[in-house]
Amino acid sequence: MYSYKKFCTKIFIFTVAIFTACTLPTIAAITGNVEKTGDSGDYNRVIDSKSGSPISQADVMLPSKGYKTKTDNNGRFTLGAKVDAPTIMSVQKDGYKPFSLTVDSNATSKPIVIGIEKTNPHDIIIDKDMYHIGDDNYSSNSANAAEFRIKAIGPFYTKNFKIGELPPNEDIYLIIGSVIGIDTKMARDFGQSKVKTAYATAPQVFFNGNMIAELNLNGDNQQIKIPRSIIRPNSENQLTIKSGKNLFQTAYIDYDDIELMNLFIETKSKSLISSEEQ
Ligand SMILES: [Ca+2]
Ligand SMILES: [Ca+2]
Repeated sequence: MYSYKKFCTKIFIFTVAIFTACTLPTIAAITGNVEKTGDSGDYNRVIDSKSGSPISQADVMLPSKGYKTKTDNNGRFTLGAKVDAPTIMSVQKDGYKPFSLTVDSNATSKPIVIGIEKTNPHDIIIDKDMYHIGDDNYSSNSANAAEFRIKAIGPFYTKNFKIGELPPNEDIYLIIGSVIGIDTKMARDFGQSKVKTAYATAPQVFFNGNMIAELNLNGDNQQIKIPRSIIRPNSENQLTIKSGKNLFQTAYIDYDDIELMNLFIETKSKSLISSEEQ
């Protein structure tokens, strides 16, 4: 279907996109800042990323652990569940973009300050729930397997949702808040997957039937540009995410079990990120 060269180019583009998202301050400011302070007397807090004021009554969750709490009047919260292997922590508050972050024992050993940002008029929240995509058949060594608690919905996720008028001078991005469990060769090479003897094809992201990305790495805040030509303004649109397949299992199809959370659409002014049209 795709030439090898094009395939590698795609991998490269998405890898760059992920790391750009992690390092550029402009992007971090859009979907929330996380900073850690070392003072042992500090508390975990949720604040407004613009004003810095505390946000009370925000939902803080570790969905894989079934843990849920709310911030107090000072935006403070405690994590009442032990975190070892990387797991997804989410913060939700009405009027704010859904925020999620993959945390581990190291990240939660110090107070965490999470900045969340108010939604913009053109933002579209597609889904704030966590989904396990795959077949519930996975190695204990696969990426984040220890954190899988919810049953698989099957080998793909799909949802229809309405898009209104598109702002003329902005680019449209699909944001995937967090993904864990991807066992591609790249995920193994980066140490995210500990499976030595196998790896899987990358999960694929489709918009209105067009493949717009392959997800090769686990991580937060993955941003995928959606070409305007495939978006249907003032109409129903469809997002589908298909799990990869284990390339080393030939006796039956073994879908790569992954978990993802927080799917939404953001628009950004065109000058922010240079991008390659496909
Ligand atoms: Ca599987
Ligand atoms: Ca997996």
